Amino acid sequence: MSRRSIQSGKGKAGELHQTSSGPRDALTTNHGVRISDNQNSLRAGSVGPTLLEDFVLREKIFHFDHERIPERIVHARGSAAHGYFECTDAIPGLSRASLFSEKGKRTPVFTRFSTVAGGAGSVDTPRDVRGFAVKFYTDEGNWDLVGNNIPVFFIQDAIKFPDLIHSVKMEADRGFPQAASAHDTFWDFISLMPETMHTMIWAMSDRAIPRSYRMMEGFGVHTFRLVNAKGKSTFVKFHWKPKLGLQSLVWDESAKLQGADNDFHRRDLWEAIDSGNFPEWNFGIQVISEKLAEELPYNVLDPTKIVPEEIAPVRIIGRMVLDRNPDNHFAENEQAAFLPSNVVPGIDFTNDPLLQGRLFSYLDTQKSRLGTTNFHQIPINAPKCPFANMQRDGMMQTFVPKGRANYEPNTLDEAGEAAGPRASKEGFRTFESNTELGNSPTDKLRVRDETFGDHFSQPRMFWHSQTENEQAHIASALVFELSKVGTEHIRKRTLSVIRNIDHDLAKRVADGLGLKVPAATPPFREPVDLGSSDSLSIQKNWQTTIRGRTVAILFAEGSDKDAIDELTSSIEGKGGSVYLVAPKVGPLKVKGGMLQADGQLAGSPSPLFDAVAMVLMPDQVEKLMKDSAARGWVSDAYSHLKAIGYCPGSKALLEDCGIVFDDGIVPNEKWAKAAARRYWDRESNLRDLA
Ligand code: HDD
Repeated sequence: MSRRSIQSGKGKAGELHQTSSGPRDALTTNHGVRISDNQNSLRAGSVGPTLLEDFVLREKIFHFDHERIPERIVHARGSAAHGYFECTDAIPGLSRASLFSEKGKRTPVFTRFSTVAGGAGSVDTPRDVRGFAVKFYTDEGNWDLVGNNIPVFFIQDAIKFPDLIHSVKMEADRGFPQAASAHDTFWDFISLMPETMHTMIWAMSDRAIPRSYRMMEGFGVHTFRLVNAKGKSTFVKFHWKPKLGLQSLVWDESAKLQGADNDFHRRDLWEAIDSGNFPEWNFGIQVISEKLAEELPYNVLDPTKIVPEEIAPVRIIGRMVLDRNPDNHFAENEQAAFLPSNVVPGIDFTNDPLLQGRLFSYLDTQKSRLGTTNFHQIPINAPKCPFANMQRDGMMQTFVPKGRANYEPNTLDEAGEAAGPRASKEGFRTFESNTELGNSPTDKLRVRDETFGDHFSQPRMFWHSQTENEQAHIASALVFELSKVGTEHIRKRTLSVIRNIDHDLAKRVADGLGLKVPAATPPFREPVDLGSSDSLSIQKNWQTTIRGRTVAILFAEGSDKDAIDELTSSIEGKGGSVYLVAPKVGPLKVKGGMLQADGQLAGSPSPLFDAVAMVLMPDQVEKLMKDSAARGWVSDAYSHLKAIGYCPGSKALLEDCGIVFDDGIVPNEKWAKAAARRYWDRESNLRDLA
């Protein structure tokens, strides 16, 4: 029996980890009593009623009945992994945080990626922002960087968060749609809140349909501060840059993936780590000097704004490698509690009003989700450095604190120093100044500063930074979303707000909906021209590589094994993985031996792969021409802009499916090279990009 499949309490009293400390040969109850029969409950006679006395049955059912906890109110669906952060460029001049103190220093991490709107059992590929939360177990306490894959947020003040989330979640009366923003309440809210426009345009872009968690950027979103040993503070923004480059799906592909594999991203992350292809990100900071912060035409404490990388370049100071899958989804992923308020000496907050509200919300929600103020004692949340204080008792107190004194100061404590643990000079010190960027610490005002008032210049910059295809995707996404909005005045109002971003965008969306462009809603502040920034486009930052990607080869009985082997090794030689697809799983008799497919054709549609190829004989092609799964396989790969490799025999299938040959449709000999990218030029043959 696998060691992981049993839970055993062989540890010492008070020990945290409930994993087995040695092999166990039998099932036991939660209290350690060996069970003799796990198939039959205890009954009064062989066909009589079940007895209350059956503690084995009762304990098992009792535990099962309580196995679920409330899911996260947002980011309920997530996938996570363990790994490490390595400092590659020490920054003691900027921060005294120990994890940045020395080149080569490693800090363990636990990272959780998530969608936002859907429930825990929802799909992986809806159009949505993705969460990117990292828990650093530093030697000076836990630091949680709880970010997203989009560098800005919908709202400027935490007081609007419940409204935003209520609007995007399934509608209050009908309980649908699940995991989707394409509905009335979301667009009603969005169109009434012009500050949402910047994040809205990111969410309508391909950023919201990533190909893989391994191929998306992460951002801390807020401006934070780093504080050095002398107490000097510097504003920074945090960035994660994937080593595999950025890659997105196309919309139709992401929609089809929701049927083909609900767990597409979870499986992708798990399999990459399981096969030793550890996902990796560079970690960088944008240093924002006080002078720059003063000069920018917006406030750097406004979370709806970025600081373009052309103005403040990202300095890479570390890397993160995820190299271990969780042992248990519930114990680790589900019970992980990330708190933006978890900072360590050398990292501090700013007055960003969204961040300030988050500092309360996350701590609060853990009590409701995990049921106890002692959630920090759950192994995934516990710091890996020593910790000591006088917080005591409460539900699920699993540590066993020793000593007579549970107050401080005291002179009785026998653990640690003679007089018990004390506050230390090395401890976290809040940065004391509160007068930056014109703030007056004496005022108590329920206001939004005027410097937060430009809602359109940055969305306009984002729009102008996109390639033609990317602009078309944004316009189509808006048409799709608004076409699902049943209330006409919401559609029109959204158009009148979008007009302030760009007239052409508003016109394209209006045309797609069959509406006229309405007059623009008067903006609080007239937008200004901020130019463009290449770092905002995915396509401009795309890597032409097969590394980390999965491609499929379609074969059937009688196919040429040598040809399949050759294609496989050319892909694997470049760091990609190959998945063999056939009408039957097999083992199948092929020319040169027997071959087993990894997946059956109808169950392995082409949206699952980054590129496809076919090794088929003419008689098999005849059959496949009449098979809708085969036709869909080819047509979808074509319309999702993927490379398609063909052998002389399989060319007829492409022709029969109406495929127009272009640079991406190549004989198999050229496929490994062609498979390293998508064919954006093809898109104008397939869809109206106007
Ligand atoms: Fe949040 C979870 C990211 C604003 C309240 N948030 C949560 C998670 C991520 C983010 C990645 C999932 C963490 C995990 O994997 O367990 N949230 C963000 C970002 C924000 C943001 C990048 C803006 C910059 N969030 C935000 C605000 C509030 C919350 C303004 C409330 C005022 N967020 C929560 C929460 C959650 C959460 C309700 C749900 C589960 C949890 O915290 O632990 O408290």
